Amino acid sequence: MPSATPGQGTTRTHHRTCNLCEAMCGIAIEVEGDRIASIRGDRRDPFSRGYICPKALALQDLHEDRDRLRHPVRRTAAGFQRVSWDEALDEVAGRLRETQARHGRDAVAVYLGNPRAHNYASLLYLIPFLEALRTRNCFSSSSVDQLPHHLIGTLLFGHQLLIPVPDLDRTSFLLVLGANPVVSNGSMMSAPGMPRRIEAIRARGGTVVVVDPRRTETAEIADRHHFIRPGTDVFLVLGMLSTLFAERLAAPGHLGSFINGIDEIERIACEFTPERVAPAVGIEAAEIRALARAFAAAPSAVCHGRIGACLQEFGALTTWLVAVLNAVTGNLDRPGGAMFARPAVDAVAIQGLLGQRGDFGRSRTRVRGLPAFAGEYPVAALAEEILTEGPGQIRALLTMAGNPVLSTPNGRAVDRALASLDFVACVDFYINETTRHAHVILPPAGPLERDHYDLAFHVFAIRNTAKYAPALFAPADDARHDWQILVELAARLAAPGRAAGLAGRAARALSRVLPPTRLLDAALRFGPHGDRMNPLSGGLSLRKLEREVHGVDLGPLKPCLPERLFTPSGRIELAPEVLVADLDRARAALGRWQGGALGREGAGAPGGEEGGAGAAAERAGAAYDLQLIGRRQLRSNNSWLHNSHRLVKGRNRCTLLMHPEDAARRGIAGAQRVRVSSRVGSIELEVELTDAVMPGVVSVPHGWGHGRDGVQLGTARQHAGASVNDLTDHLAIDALSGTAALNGVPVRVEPAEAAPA
Ligand SMILES: Nc1nc2c(c(=O)[nH]1)N[C@H]1C(S)=C(S)[C@@H](COP(=O)(O)OP(=O)(O)OC[C@H]3O[C@@H](n4cnc5c(=O)[nH]c(N)nc54)[C@H](O)[C@@H]3O)O[C@H]1N2
Ligand SMILES: Nc1nc2c(c(=O)[nH]1)N[C@H]1C(S)=C(S)[C@@H](COP(=O)(O)OP(=O)(O)OC[C@H]3O[C@@H](n4cnc5c(=O)[nH]c(N)nc54)[C@H](O)[C@@H]3O)O[C@H]1N2
Ligand code: SF4
Ligand SMILES: [Mo]
Repeated sequence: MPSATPGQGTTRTHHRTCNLCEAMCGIAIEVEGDRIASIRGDRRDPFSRGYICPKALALQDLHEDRDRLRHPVRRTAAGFQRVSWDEALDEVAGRLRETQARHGRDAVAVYLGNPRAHNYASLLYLIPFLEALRTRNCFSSSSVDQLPHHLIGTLLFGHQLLIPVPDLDRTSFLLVLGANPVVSNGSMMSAPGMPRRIEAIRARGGTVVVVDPRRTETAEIADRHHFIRPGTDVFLVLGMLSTLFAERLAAPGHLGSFINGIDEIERIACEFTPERVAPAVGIEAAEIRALARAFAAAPSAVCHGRIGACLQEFGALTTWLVAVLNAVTGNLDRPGGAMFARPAVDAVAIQGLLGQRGDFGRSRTRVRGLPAFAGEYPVAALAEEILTEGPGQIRALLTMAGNPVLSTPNGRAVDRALASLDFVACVDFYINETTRHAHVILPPAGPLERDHYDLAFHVFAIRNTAKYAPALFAPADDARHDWQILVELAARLAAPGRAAGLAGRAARALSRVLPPTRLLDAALRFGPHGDRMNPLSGGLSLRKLEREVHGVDLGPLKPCLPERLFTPSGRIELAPEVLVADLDRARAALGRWQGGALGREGAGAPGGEEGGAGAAAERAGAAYDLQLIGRRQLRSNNSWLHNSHRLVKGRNRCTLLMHPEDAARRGIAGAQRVRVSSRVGSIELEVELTDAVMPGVVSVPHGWGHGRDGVQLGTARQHAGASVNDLTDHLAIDALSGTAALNGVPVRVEPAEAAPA
């Protein structure tokens, strides 16, 4: 049965997967004629069984949004003006080519944002586009997100996509470090309906422990919550490991025959006794020991670290040690522990064949020498690479599905940098904080106007499932999809005589012979659940998925090691040298922490030059005596859904959370405006007093700050808020991976009235 029966005035129901976050909820969209009548959870979706969150409804608002661009525009003195696709594509390719001809190929930079990962066709066609452009200056939202996971996948398991995910539905013990899945619906842990899956752990007699500087919505439904001082998870996990080895509770079990480095881990762990780390972490030594014992004693257990554990000073070390904790307790690659998905399209195998397993440090950024990972530089370096003169300076930028002005550290500097460029092109359907800098905007068709298969997030799903949906609405005749824009740019970039010509020229021909659906079909059929070209085999093909409109269940995750490892040794490398060496940084920080001050007065910008934040604070004669962390919100999706009225209505949510004791000390009485300042800038917003944040810590959500000149988002501007990334510091990074330390930012808070003008 087709998923939708077209017809004027008739009602039909279309089934697809919500593309907004990693959870992949099945949705049922009721359509009358060409109008959306309702969006509901699809009860027959085998993965989500009817669950959706409030954001799914915003798909309708997005579809109908009058502010959403439906044709290319060019910036003129009189504002953005409509141009034809040919003009727009010619101009973008021409200007990029010209820039490269004059200043070298690295003078053009690319920034790829988060929604691209939810668009299989554009993921596929990025390859020829980047090949045609051949710039080293590629940046993406990964380095303000999951980069540490990819790095650890490569170092420990030999492949950037070999990232174990919690076997949530079977585990007996879930330890959550710096994630709030009840609100975020999970990350690097794809599954719809996180609240009920987490509640189910407790209902079946298991335990859930949350470690977070804020008592989050997830902490509220957990057995236990521990406050932790931001940026100190590395010490907590080391303290737990030390307990496990000291008490002979470390037992890698089935992993024992293919694991290297356990002795090294034991040697390291012994150094970090619970007593030694407790003052830094802010959790009592006895509690750390008890947590380690309970984790080891559980029939199965898994530790999951996410944004709070990644976007901080020790993002890579923490992500590593979380994997180590799972491994040394025998919980890696076994039911109820941390397991690897085997999705219908096996991106691990495909990238493995292409040799894209995640190389680290092959090149370094020009100004600060930050390492590339998998061909991308850390975005914390973007502004300085644009603003610092000299050979190799970036002079033109193309963004696709990204909003670095609101999403990356020191957004004001990014804003200034973008304004200074010779040429900016954006593949995006909104005129927002970033794209307002564009000379040309190339808007793709909307998400309901394209087909959908989730290529990326099945790789991190807690159960193997597959689902495909055709476009719900036909795009306008002259609309282009993201992938078509990439193909057209690639073809135009590939001028005769240019070395990078081949892939680009081939892209257009390739896209005719092998459109995205053909590539997807081939990947499905030759994937681990595929029909291998034999339709009678019962295996998967695109046609089969087209018939199964609710999706198919492919079963729980299965153990797959050591066969799936890509390391040269064929073994798990538990203690890679670069990570062991990076512990020196942690040792130094532990020294700084001892003494137990609550906030780190004038703490330095980690890994930073220029004397760091500490020196700057001293010069200014003022202490940054609080630590700033982020906070995701149910009705918000990073920076780009605030133009949906139903998501932003109600009370102001862009607020600073502060502990009442911290407020009292600063003469802040509650529900008033405050000024928050960091080394790089300041913002003003309303304060909310709550003991849900620990003393010494304040929290601001990201993705707000729509009041900048030229932003053409009518609804979002009425709920503008302030951007937390005007406070985060581009010098504050995890020095090993280059991931931005967007949590644990040293700040000062004072009543807004008292602030200097
Ligand atoms: N509603 C909604 N859902 C989303 C998104 C959204 O914007 N809105 N974004 C999506 C995206 S792109 C992603 S990547 C995922 C992210 O998914 P999550 O990682 O689950 O989301 P966060 O809410 O950022 O959770 C981070 C937690 O870390 C805590 N934290 C901060 N610093 C530290 C620290 O040093 N140590 C510890 N232990 N904790 C710390 C914060 O208080 C916060 O509770 O969410 C996705 N889902
Ligand atoms: N302080 C702080 N900052 C953070 C975080 C944090 O926790 N704290 N989280 C970080 C994380 S995890 C992430 S993922 C990043 C996100 O950072 P980005 O990816 O840079 O930003 P988004 O807000 O996701 O913006 C997405 C853009 O894509 C456009 N868009 C949406 N759909 C499509 C599409 O189908 N095609 C195209 N071409 N464009 C589309 C939107 O209009 C919007 O402009 O933010 C990061 N920034
Ligand atoms: S949880 Fe994510 S996938 Fe599910 S409905 Fe909400 S935004 Fe969509
Ligand atoms: Mo993200």
